Amino acid sequence: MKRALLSVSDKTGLTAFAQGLIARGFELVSTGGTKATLEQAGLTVTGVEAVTGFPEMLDGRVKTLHPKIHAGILAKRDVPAHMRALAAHDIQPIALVCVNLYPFAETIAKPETTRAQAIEQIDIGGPSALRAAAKNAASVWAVADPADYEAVLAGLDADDAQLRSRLAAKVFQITAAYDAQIAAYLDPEPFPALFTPTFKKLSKLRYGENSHQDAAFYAAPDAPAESLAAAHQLHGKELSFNNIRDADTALAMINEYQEPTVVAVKHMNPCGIGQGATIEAAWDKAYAADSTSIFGGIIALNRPVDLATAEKMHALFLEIIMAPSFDDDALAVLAKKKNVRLMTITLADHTPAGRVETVAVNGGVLRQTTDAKIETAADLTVVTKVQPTQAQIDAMLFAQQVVKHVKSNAIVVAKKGQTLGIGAGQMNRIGSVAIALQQAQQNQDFAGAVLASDAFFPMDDCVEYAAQHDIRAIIQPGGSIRDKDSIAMADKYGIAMVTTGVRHFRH
Ligand code: 93A
Repeated sequence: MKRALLSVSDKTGLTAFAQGLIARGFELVSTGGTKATLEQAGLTVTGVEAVTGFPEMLDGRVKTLHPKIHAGILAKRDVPAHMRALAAHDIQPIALVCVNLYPFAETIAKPETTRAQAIEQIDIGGPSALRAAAKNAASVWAVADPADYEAVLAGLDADDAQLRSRLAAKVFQITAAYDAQIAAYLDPEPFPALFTPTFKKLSKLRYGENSHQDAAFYAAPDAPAESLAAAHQLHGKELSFNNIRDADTALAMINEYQEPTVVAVKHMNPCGIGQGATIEAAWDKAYAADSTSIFGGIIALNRPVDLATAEKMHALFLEIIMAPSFDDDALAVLAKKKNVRLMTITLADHTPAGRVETVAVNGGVLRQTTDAKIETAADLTVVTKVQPTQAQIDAMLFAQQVVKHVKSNAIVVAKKGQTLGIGAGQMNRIGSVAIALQQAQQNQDFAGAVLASDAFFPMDDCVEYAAQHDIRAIIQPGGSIRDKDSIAMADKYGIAMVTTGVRHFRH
């Protein structure tokens, strides 16, 4: 009789799988809870202590950790000396190990869990048995995931060595991820000596940045509720690689606003942000901000989508619309387009501060705390003879909150509650100034607009250009050795300038 060791915390699908094993001539050996579940279902099970000759000890800390188990798993079936050693010690080979681990991640996710309780949930025997089986996958089945039970039963019938090999690899992925979670719990330092992230594949994407590139989307086990990984798609085509990155930018922005706001994103840059008394008014402003670039855009709204707003959005080609919810009639309108991706999102209840983000470079990653800084009036220093008006201060703070999400060199021209022109990603600052102002001057509401810069002005040319194009107030970090030239230029044109002391590069 072949022997299978079953020891699972997650009992999903266990009984049917065990019945399948019995039907294939297996004797079942199990630990306490697993054995009880199977016996309740009327199956015959040998207790692990009957095999080891030892009781489960130390409150269950030692159950399967015994040579009678591990030698039975690890013996090489084609090495006669191994098989003689088993016989000499009266050990029966174990042909299949089905284990899933103590739920460590679920346990620590509960706020009431104490450190002592968390440590009790560090599984030792389970990973050991799984790793032993995976090491010996030439002959032994290592089954770590209930989702694989059906495939394993079929694989047993076909003696599918390839499946055994794939399952072995999966065991090491699972145990590595498990250990990484324990390590992160024990050492929550954001920049540990060994950074061991674990990401679970959410979906295989149709292609990557371009159609000749392969891609998949992975989520962290602790992906925050306000992240795209936790968003829910209601309708439309599957998200693409570029959609995901653009939507990520839109979500990072929309999560910063309290009042009704609409953010439109293209190619990881905002192209229009509008705020208003209602979400429809906010949409009108976001649209009017740049009615050309929004075509094919990613839209994030921080209020439920109503019918009036939906009808306006429906009139355009948009890639994604994300909102906390959609009114039924609004959803019906938007869903008339087969492809548009409609997603519900959870908004952060405050600006998520102190998070760590990871960006990839060839051969490694960079990690940094996120740019959660949002300037307020108290952060501003007036450096010119002319003082800004209250309306200009409000507009500058609005533009300042946008500019940090724009690729450097970043320039935002805005009035309160609406962007009018955005210059992104230029390799010289004056280039971004020119693009932002060219865009802004097409807008009827341009009079009285202000300009924000993500970094200081290296010389006075940007200020001169802005002043000559009707900008009356500028917000910038300051800190250039030529600040005084820029300030003198502002004074020459009689415009107001404030500095923040904080740079907001986004490369
Ligand atoms: O405490 S342990 O690390 N010591 C062991 O020897 C051991 N063997 C299996 N935990 C151990 N297990 C785990 O027990 C398995 O990984 C599984 O998660 C759990 C199943 O216990 P029960 O069958 O009593 O519900």
